[in-house]
Amino acid sequence: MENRLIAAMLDETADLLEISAADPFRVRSYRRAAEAVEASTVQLSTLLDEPKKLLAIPGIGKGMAANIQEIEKAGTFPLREELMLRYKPSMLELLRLPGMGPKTVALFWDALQVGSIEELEAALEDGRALTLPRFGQKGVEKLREGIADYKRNSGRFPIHVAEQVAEKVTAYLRELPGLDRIVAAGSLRRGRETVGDLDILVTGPACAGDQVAAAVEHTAAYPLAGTILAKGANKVSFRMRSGLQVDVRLLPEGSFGAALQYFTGSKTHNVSLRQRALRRGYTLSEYALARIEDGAFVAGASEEEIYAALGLAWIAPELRENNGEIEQAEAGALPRLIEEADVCGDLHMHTEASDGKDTIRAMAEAALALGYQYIAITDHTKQLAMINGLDDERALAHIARIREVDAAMEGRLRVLAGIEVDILADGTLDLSDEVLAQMEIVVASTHSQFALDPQEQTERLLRAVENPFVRIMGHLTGRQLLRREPMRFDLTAVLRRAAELGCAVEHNASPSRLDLSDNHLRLARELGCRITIDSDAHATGELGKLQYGIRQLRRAGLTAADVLNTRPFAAFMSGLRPRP
Ligand code: DGT
Ligand code: CA
Ligand code: CA
Ligand code: ZN
Repeated sequence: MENRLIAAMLDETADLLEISAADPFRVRSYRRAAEAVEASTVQLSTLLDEPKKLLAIPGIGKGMAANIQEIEKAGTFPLREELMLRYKPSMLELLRLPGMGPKTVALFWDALQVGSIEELEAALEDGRALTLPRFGQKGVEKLREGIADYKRNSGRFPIHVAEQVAEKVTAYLRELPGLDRIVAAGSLRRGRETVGDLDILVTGPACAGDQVAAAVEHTAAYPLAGTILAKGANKVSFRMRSGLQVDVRLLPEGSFGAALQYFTGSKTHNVSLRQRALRRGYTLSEYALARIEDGAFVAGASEEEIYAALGLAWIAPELRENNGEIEQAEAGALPRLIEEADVCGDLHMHTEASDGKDTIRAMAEAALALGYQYIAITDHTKQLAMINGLDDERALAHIARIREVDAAMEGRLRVLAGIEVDILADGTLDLSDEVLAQMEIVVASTHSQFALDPQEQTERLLRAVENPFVRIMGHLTGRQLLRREPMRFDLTAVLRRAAELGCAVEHNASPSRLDLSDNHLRLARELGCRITIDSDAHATGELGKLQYGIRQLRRAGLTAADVLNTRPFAAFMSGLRPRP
């Protein structure tokens, strides 16, 4: 079994142990083991006959090694089974509600047998919740709001969460021999910001003829699935405990391309493509491109051959939103979209000086390992006192430390002095101009006052852009996907002014932000803004996690030339806003 599946089982067990009020040390040992397993670069299933090596992994003791061996043998282990019998798997979903910690979940279960969101709603409705100790009308209201929020957002999932689920399902499916290709299609393949459900397509000899029944059984036995929703001749649908639905389709190889094309979508792209097929005397379905006349098969094994038969170049999934991509493909005018490998540096990251986990040196080494040529260290400023933001004095000392690391890297990587300076409510900045003047990369961003009147908000951001030391505007709209709406302001006015002044705008690639959106990125390019893509990493492991941001840039049709930090160091520096 893949490491990440093992890790997920250990993590679930930790959740259930917490609910059962187990010894906190015991809970922690499961959490630590889950982290260690997830982080391990060695496939644990290869170590089963070498218990010593298993034990050598920090965080894995004798008991845990036994659990892992049991998971490999039986797909689960005794403690997990025992907890699953004692509680309901749907209780894990309750833990996701705001204000519902393991203790409260246990309380509701022990006193009222509440084990799911539906049962909790009923208990809040009919007054049973009020009979619980230390639980009043206020608590009831809070939980009601929590459930409403959860439901509003639970229709969709952040892309990185959906992708993790897809990877786990894929890892599990791979255990069955004879599955050659497993691809997550739908909105995930198109790189949308959030995902409604997963559409996983599978093909290989094990999907052919009478073998498919066994493949369906294997799929339906997925141990992390919450509820099986449907099981057909070649399709299995289940719902994860998080609420995410997963549809798995097992397909013959000859129509895999047609299915991939169909289930990648988008719907509107497919509608346009089908109309084009009809005009040319073909029908296009999830099974094949065929001649209308006599139903003869034209193409179906690969997407490329289907697009080619329709007189089109293959279209990258990120562009399939019916925004002119079909016309571009026909004219041979599709852009060569930016790729992760085009990025040469990262201009937004935090260290232990504020809320990051690692040192300047560690971040530099990690960036070097990624093949970057330059980075900027951009910690927070004092307005964010809770996370130890820097004041002028500490910022100066920090600059000196950054310069030391820069020197120590001996030109293998340039480490630029920078800051993520807070934009205050009136648009002034949280550090003095004298200090800002000493840094190469001043990123200015908002972390509060998201609800200002739109005109005031626009003035605030314009004032920040006017500061001559600001070279990059960070996560400009302040949104957090599924959690906080973008600030309301005149984005065009701010972008236009940034373009005039040569101030760049950032695309923040953190999957909880992905700020700017695809439409905003298109607008920024049209207005002539310089654009950067940044990780906003808070630990070495988050550096280089640009994939979701890159896909957002691709959805906006951006090429490497549209993005400043695809340039080598000297060209990058000369593309920045000139210093006063
Ligand atoms: P989502 O799940 O809301 O994030 O978005 P999608 O795009 O993954 O949508 P979904 O899961 O409903 O369907 C997956 C793909 O299947 C969709 O992008 C296109 C294709 N599809 C589904 N239903 C239809 C349909 O009624 N007509 C056409 N042309 N395509 C469809
Ligand atoms: Ca979908
Ligand atoms: Ca679907
Ligand atoms: Zn920030």
